[in-house]
Amino acid sequence: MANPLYDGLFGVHAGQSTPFLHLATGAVISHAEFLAIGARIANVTARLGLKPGDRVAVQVDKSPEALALYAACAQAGLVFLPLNTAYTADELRYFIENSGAALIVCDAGSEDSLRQIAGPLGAQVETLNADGSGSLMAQARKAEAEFATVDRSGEDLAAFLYTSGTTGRSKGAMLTQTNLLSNARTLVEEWRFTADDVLLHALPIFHTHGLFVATNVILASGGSMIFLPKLDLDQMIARMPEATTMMGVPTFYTRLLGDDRFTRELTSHMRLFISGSAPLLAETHVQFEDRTGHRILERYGMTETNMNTSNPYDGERRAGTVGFPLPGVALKITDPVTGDTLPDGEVGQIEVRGPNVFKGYWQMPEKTAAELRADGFFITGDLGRIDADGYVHIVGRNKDLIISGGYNIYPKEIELVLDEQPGVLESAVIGVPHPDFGETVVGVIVPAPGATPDTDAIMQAVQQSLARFKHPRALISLAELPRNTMGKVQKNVLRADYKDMFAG
Ligand code: MLC
Ligand code: AMP
Repeated sequence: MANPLYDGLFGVHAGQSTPFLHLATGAVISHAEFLAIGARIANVTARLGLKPGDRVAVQVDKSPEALALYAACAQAGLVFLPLNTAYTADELRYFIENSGAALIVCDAGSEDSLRQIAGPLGAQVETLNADGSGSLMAQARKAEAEFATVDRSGEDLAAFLYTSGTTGRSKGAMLTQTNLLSNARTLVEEWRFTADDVLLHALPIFHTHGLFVATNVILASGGSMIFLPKLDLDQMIARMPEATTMMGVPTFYTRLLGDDRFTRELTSHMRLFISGSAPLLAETHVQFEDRTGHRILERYGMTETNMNTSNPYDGERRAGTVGFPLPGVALKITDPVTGDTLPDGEVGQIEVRGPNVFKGYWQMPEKTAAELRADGFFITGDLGRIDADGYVHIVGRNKDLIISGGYNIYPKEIELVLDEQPGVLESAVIGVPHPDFGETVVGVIVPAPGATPDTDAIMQAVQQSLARFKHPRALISLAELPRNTMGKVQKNVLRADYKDMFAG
């Protein structure tokens, strides 16, 4: 027995004094030092009584220790469950209850509210702050720097990532060791990563992009990362000369292009820029090439599947497309009603199958069955077509979803909050184009007869319940919602009416 994920990504670097993390402070953490931090934390989890398969819910700022907690979970056979730092206590309660997490690791600032949630559920709470302080590392520093890696199989769970749904309830996507490891290895090959690579890492580490794409690829290749807390243009531009590659959501690229210091000279030594998580406008692709001479490599993935397609490293990186299915990934376009495969060129729903595709939604067999076919194909909810040269184009979504700055937002979740507010009869939440975030959230409410809803009070209620990035950036009151003859709300009409609201 062995532990494929730990052995393949982490253990393989045992004893290596080569750099792994270059921090904003200028300090450098080697691979061996990083593994030692992970092993110390793994010893703490064992002392807390955690057993293989237990879930560890983590809502902490980005730091080397936060990343080492991921390594510790892999080594101890625990299921790593990272959570967006923007989530409110209301949102966290659901994730913690639903996952049955045995341990919650949070910032000291949210310890009290999380203890209130964790107490009745019997979960333990430890703290980890952005500077590495807190109860977790206080114990870890006293623990052994070695830990006997727990045996796991490739089919065992490595991580849960919660993704919202069109019904408003989030689903825990269960990712196995094989899902993560196979995808990391494929991407290393496809994107030609080696131990000489230095990745400029300014993404959050609680989602697929920053954690499983960026970090796992660097771990699998033996390279290193310039590990910045967040997108900060001054720091990114200052550190770019040390980097060979960068990954970002489209907002990273539009913000860099908005800065005059981002020049051809600054990037001339760079090997590769990769974009994903949201559509990169063809216009941004062209502007980027004009400014730097580099063609951004766009790829397409999801929480449930890791990466599915990529534009080629060698060969034409075609703007407005997400390239070809990755090796080992089967991709087909199907009729949303019959499920039959459509001929190339026709628009339909994108389905994918491969070692990257998750095991299902935690304790939601009906939802799993509705999206993951018995033959292994996962219905992504994205609409696309394959062109004559085999490039995949994403043309829309078959799911009611807004993507703002790379974060997924399900309108239903916001509508449920708006509908509950005094004086509101009903609501519809839409995404409209936004120059910085790609799309942003607009709420439309219909007052109950004779009522005049208090919009300030409504926004306060929204703030209480939902993470900041989900808040409507505008709230519009209409006498009624546009509906079709079947009585269904026509969000396309609303989107067309308000499409220029934030035009840059
Ligand atoms: C921050 N804010 C957002 C937001 N991010 N609002 C909407 N959408 C977002 N994405 C809020 C802040 O709280 C703040 O509110 C205001 O907007 C402006 O903040 P900012 O300082 O400009 O935000 P910033 O820290 O710069 O963050 C923007 C960002 C960040 C785009 C850099 O959101 C980011 O790093 N996004 C990456 C998301 C990601 O990793 N997605 C991958 C998912 S995995 P206020 O009130 O203070 O004004 C996936 C699979 C795949 O999708 O294929 O990869
Ligand atoms: P998430 O559930 O957060 O993992 O988001 C996955 C969704 O992001 C996909 O289903 C797509 O709708 C979208 N997405 C990811 N990459 C791209 C891309 N390159 N172009 C367009 N949409 C993308």
